[in-house]
Amino acid sequence: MELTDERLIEMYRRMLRIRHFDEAVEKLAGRGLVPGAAHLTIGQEAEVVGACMAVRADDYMVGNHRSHGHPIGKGADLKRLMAELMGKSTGVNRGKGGSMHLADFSVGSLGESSIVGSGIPVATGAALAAQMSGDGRVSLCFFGDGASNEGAFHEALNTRR
Ligand SMILES: Cc1ncc(C[n+]2csc(CCOP(=O)(O)OP(=O)(O)O)c2C)c(N)n1
Repeated sequence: MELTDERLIEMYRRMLRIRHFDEAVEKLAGRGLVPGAAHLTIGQEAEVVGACMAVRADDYMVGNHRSHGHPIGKGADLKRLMAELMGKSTGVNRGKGGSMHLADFSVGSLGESSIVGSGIPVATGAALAAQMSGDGRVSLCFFGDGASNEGAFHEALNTRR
C-alpha cells in the first residue's frame, strides 16, 4: 500500500486521536465515571495505527486487554466508544461491554477481552471463515508475549482447514 502524504497524515491523525481519547479516559476514570478498570493504549499508538492501516477497512481485528485505541486505529467513531466506556446505552456495545470488551463490527473490530490470549482463537476463527467464504479478508490480532504462553495461542496456530 502506497504511503501517500494523505495517508501518512491520516495515520498521524489516528495516533493523536488515540492519545487524546485515552488521556480523556484517564481523567474520567479518576472522577469515577468509567466503571471497572481502564487499561490505556497510550504509548502504543504507532504500533496500533501502523498495523490497522496496513489492512483493509473491512478486514477483521481483535484486540487484547488494553485496546481502547485499536478500534480507533481501524477508524471507529469516538463518541460511541467513549459512551461504551462510560456504560451508556448509546455505546458501541450498548454500555454492557466497557473498557475491556469493546467491539465495533462497523470497522471490523471483533472485540477484546481481559482474558489473556483469548482473542487469538477468535481472530483465527474469523480468518478461517474468510478463507472458507473466499472473501479475501484477513484477520489482525494484537497480543503480548505473555499471551503467547497460553495454550490458546498454540491451539490457534495449529488450526487447519
Ligand atoms: C488467562 C489470564 N491469565 C492471567 C491474567 C492476568 N493478567 C492480566 S494482564 C497479564 C499480562 C499479560 O502480558 P502480555 O500478554 O505480554 O500483555 P502486556 O500486558 O504485557 O501488554 C496477566 C498475566 C489474565 N487476565 N488472564
